[in-house]
Amino acid sequence: MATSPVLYFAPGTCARVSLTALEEIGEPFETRLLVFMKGDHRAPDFLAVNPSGKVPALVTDEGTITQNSAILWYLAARYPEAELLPRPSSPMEAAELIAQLSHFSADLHPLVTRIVMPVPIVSSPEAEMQLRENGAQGLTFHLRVIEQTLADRPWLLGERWSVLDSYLGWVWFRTTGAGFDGSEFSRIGEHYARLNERPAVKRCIAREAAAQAELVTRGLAPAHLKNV
Ligand SMILES: N[C@@H](CCC(=O)N[C@@H](CS)C(=O)NCC(=O)O)C(=O)O
Repeated sequence: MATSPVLYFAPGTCARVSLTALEEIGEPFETRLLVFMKGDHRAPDFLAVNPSGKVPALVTDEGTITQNSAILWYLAARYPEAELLPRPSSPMEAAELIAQLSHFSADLHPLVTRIVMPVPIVSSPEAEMQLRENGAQGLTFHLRVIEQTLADRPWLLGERWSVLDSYLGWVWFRTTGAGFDGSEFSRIGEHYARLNERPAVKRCIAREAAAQAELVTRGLAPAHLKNV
């Protein structure tokens, strides 16, 4: 009998995208909360799951998958009825979808990191400001393209939601929550509001909020972090 998948996550991180996908699927799954402040992500137990020490990681009855884009691709193929992504009918269509996933994980995510937490990668307040500014400029460039895409459609791929929308939602939540000025991107703001109306997204945010509350109670996370 197949066992339920287990997602390693931490609230507010990019693991939210995979968590949303699991909520959208609606099949039973488990989560394991990693406490970054305690260094859980560098502990041998977790490094045995993901040697890169990063969330998300998904343990399935077929093996362990790391990297959001790989997890999303796997879940979309394994649970086609959840319609996480359109079903590619040719190598070209598959390549286009992989390019879109990679755009979020490889182009946008590093810019999010520059804006949200440049401290571990710089040595002075000036360098930190420069890195944030550089991240904001890069993100603005990419969000302008997305803002244009959303001119004639509610979701990134058209009339139907896909996990790409949740990836965009995480980028928006994380960066605007860290002070990025998103005022020129009204369509992306509306897209985010639309996204948060989805029952699966609500469940995902509630799950993260409960995890965050638990961490705050244990003194293992700052109390001011928001979940939406
Ligand atoms: N390319 C990876 C990035 C994963 C990643 O950077 N996760 C962050 C949280 S958003 C993390 O676990 N950081 C901990 C660390 O790097 O030490 C993916 O798309 O899954």
